[in-house]
Amino acid sequence: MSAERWLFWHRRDLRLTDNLGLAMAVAATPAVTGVFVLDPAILGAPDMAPARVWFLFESLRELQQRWREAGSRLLVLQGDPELVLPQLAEALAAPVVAWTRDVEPYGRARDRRVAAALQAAGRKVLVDWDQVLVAPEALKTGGGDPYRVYGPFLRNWRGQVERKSAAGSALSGGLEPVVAPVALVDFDPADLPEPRASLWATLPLQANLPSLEDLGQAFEGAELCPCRPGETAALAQLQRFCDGEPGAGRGIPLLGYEPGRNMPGQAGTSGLSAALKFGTLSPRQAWAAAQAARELAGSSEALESIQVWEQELAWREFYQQALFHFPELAEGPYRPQWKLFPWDNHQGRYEAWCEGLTGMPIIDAAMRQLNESGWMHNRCRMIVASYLVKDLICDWRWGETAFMQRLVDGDLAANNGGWQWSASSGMDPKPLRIFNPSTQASKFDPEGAYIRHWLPELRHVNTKDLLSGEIAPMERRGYPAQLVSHKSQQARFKALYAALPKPGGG
Ligand code: FAD
Ligand code: FO1
Repeated sequence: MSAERWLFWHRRDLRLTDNLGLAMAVAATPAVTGVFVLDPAILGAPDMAPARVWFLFESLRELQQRWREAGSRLLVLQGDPELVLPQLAEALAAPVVAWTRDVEPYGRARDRRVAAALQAAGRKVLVDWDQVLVAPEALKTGGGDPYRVYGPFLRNWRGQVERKSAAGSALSGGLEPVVAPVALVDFDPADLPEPRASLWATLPLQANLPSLEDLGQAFEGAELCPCRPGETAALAQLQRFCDGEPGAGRGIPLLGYEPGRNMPGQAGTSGLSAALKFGTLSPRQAWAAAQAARELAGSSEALESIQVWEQELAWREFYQQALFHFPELAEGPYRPQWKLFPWDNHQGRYEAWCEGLTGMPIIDAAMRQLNESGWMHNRCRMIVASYLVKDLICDWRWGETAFMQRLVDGDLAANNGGWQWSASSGMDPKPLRIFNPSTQASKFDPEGAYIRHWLPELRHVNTKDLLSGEIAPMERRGYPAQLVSHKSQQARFKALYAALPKPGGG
């Protein structure tokens, strides 16, 4: 008798190696079929970015190949998962559909509907966490509340990660990555008995992925984007970051992460954000590579660098658990008084910000990096976010959407967290955070290398003027004058903020 066939539903875990949900399915049966559902509700959303669709489709192409090599197949179907998955499970007579959980409100509601539809048809679902090292429900304060502040979250998270590190394989609750399956069993559609064969024929199968042009999502920045799609590229990128490039004669980027991570003109960060967002890399693989690099660290500075990178992985999980516990974060400011803020919302200034035409070089360089490559350095994300909100006095939600429409790693939890942090509307206890763009540029791009790279029209301008943005009209050669003065806008912003009603009245 042939083994019973299970389905594994991929969403943002586009890999075979160290895929916990898949490994759990394979532990039960070698006859596993993979499925990804192209969901029009997600792909057609107004904040979809061509860069993300590109990354997703390229990763799916490789994943299909990996499934074939492992002996089975990945089906790519199109439609509402609530309808498509029960139909597929019926056609393959699969008693169980497995997947891993997500924190996003849309995904959670979708998963509840899919699970109910499958269960109504007598099938079982197998779900667990996989996109974080520590499950959001396991992260609570001593009083049993979710964390609102990063510091205490980090202490709890690190303690749990260290305990899990000692617990062996991910399959038994530890952090050791699981190997990819190798001997899966496929099926032949021609062997499906009636009525399953007829059901199969009705499935909205996607033999070839539609072209990005057909989807209206052509992405021209693929060559410039530092995030490379697919599981193989993610692992290679992780290795280069944590192990160095063999023969390249350069150091190991991770060991110089502090202070390299703050310099946008250097490749000092991993560029793994899209891989972690789409799960072409697991956080366990990232964690394991960081632990292995400890052996290579010959100084306390290098060890400190590794720790700082681990803390960035913790920020990722902080924002994921925040969105899980406070889904209302996705709807607007966490601090209610910000709902009353009298934003200028000047359309022309907002558009100039989007296009990289504000006349402030560090801002424009960063926005051009985003527009041309689908990615922006973290330091610059903070600078441009502060500028949009505190200098242009524009609602941070406009910036949140503009980022989602462009970022290859656009992730609701991290992006919303980053914007609420920058706007001072979030859970972070610091009330007002205002960056002076010129001071930031002087500190983090002191030679102006990053600015000159993304704003070639300003290459001739001397570094001092490039950093301050005080460029003489003769020198501008078509580059715009500054839209606003940081000094006066900062004063205006502070006055508007001071006039807001304070929490608890007064
Ligand atoms: P590294 O420095 O190598 O860090 C390793 C990983 O840690 C990253 O790949 C990422 O998964 C995680 N990480 C690092 N910093 C943060 C952070 N502050 N918050 C959450 N996770 C972090 N990150 C996204 O992944 N998607 C987003 O949509 C996103 N939007 C942002 C918006 C704003 C306004 C700000 C200030 C930050 C945003 N970030 C976002 C966080 C951060 O900028 C990126 O994760 C980082 O630049 C990715 O580059 P890297 O992979 O080289 O990071
Ligand atoms: N998940 C899907 O299941 N189907 C999709 O078509 C899909 C497209 C997609 C595009 C961009 C992006 O950033 C993510 C995408 N995802 C898709 C993953 C998505 O984040 C998860 O499904 C979430 O659970 C949705 O809340």
